[in-house]
Amino acid sequence: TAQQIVPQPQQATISQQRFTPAHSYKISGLKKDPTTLELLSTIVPVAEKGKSLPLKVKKLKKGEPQLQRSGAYKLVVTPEGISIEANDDRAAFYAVQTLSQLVQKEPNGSITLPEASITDYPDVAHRGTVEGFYGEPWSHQDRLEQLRFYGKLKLNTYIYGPKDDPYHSSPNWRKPYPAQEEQQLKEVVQEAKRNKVDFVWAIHPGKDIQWNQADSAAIITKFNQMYDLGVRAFAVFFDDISGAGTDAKMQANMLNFIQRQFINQKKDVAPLIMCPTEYNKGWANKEPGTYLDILGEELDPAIHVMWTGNTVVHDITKEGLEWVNKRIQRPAYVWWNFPVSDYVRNHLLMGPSYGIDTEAVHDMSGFVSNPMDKAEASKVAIFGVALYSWNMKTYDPQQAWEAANKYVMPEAPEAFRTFNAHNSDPGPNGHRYRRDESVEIKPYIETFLETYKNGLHPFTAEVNRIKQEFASIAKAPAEIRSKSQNKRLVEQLEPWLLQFELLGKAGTHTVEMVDNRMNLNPAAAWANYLRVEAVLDSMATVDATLNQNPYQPGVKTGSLVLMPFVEEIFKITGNHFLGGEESIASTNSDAPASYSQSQRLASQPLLYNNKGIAYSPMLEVAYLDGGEYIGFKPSDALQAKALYFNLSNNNLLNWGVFETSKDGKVWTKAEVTAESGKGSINLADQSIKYVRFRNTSDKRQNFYLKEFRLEVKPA
Ligand code: LOG
Repeated sequence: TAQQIVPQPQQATISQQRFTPAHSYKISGLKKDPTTLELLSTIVPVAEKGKSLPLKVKKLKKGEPQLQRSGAYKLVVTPEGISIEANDDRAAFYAVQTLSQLVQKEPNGSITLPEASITDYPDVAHRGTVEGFYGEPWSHQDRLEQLRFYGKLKLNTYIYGPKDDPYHSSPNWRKPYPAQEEQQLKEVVQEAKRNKVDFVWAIHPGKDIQWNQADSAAIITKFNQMYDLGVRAFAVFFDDISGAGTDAKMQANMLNFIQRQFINQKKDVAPLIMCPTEYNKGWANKEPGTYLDILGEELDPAIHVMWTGNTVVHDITKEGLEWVNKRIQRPAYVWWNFPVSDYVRNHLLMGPSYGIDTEAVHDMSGFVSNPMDKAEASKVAIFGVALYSWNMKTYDPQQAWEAANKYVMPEAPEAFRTFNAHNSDPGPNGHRYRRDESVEIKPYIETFLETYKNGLHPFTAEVNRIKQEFASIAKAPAEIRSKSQNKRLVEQLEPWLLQFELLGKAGTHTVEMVDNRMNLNPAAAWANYLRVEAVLDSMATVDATLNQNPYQPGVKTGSLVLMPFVEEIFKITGNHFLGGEESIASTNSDAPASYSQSQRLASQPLLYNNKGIAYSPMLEVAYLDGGEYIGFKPSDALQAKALYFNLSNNNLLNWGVFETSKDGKVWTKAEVTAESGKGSINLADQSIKYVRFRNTSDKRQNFYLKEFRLEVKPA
């Protein structure tokens, strides 16, 4: 049926009965597009001479406006032949992609087809991804594979803008790529063309741009170099910068200049895309006549303006888009920050793509997802984005997710589904963005826990359901490893697979422990207790040894529902067996707390480890308003030893001071030297209880919060 074709066609009649074509097909009308021709000949048998059925590709007759979009096609399949009407090359390619989903290969090598009549076109003109995250960019092979994946799902846009490519951003955006990178980008551009994907090359010049002739010329020179590599679509990003680069008038001038001197000059280049500095409502100046209004007024109407929603990481709502569209005077080009995980690097975001408004079709000019640095793992979410942006009205996040699990891991869909169901929430984070996790098991978990806390034996229904779930969890990783043909995907998941298997074991022992204890079998329950303890130890080891990035090190799984369940039952049972004082102390109970007064930094999580406490480093620009401060107040059990900071700002000590205090009332300035905002303070005086950094000016001051860490020792 039509639902089985992804993304779902706009109009389709597909017969239940299938027929075997009487002859091979004679293809006409695809001479000018060898890629699609070649693809087609892998889908249906092709005959050069002899008896044949016609497979005709021709230009789509002008019809309703939707059919004039790039990618619009009609496909008619009957026993007498196949006809494709296509608006452009991309449309013919899409018709063939749809056809490939209608074809079934029989064991004897023949094919069957249903009679079908399909009229199809995209809802959103530009659909795909923006490789726009911080951290290690995708590998060359990852990119090639993504483009093939996009082609199959009718995604037509890949914006290249990895923050940590120095030739995309500072310091090297003015320089040409080295030969090897050039060669690889060329190959990526070729693969994009084969899959009818617009490869959009983005530049991120705002950190050190000079608003002068030389830098305008530098951008155009770089764009010309990229043009020579085959690039035909361009973007300029001004996100996550501070200082002179943030000026709306200057940005608009420069972009209009690029529009006139480059885009309009080349006849074969797609419309320019820009990412504003105020790219979400939370950061936007709401005063009339400010940043977004200036862009709206002054930017050439042909230029697209990107937008992440009401905050950096947020659901995309119709109202939210209406708000910004009025200001920028054009429909926003949505940059959806999902499933990007650069701000929660110890988590995977494998859940459904939900929270994207199905009523917003007229409020956006494009929709791209910013994915995880793990390209293969990101396919689950991107699959949802493909279905949403092609046919919004029929989009159902849950259904799309179910289909994605099968599509991305056809060899072990159930195991993959189990894994993804419990690896979707990013955990507490500075963007306050949370996702559902462990949805189906959650009511059972809650009832079980409630019953046990009341000293009662959880009901068989809960016990069995939870046992079953943990058994599936314990089995899933081995099944994924042994069955999946996608080695790259398995490699990207591996630390989490390891952790997930342990979670399955910990959970299994946990439920058995409760069962045994309530069945008045304390010896067995105690044995279970020791097993849970051993598995939790192993999990702590995995967390402390794998994925040790400096941002959010470690490996978290099932962290919203299942881990808290295991940990809480372990604690309650430990209290029962061991008595209060010997119970396992929560790791953070003695940890120092943050001590800050700042809007921007209030929700920034803290990282604890055996060396101390640290603010989770921030990717975007941080600031303190006049008088605001950030700092620490260790608990009485701990003694502050030293403060390490890297607040990346050249004038840090001109506008701010480091201070210490014994009581939080009287503050003493700490003598300190800093280089580019980096330094440390030794805290020799044992009576110091508070440390902070304060903005002593009366203005907002910007910096990058790269490190802010307090070393402690037991008091
Ligand atoms: C960056 C982006 C990053 C994302 C999530 C935009 C426009 N810019 O806070 O590079 O991957 O958030 O951390 C951003 O979203 N800054």
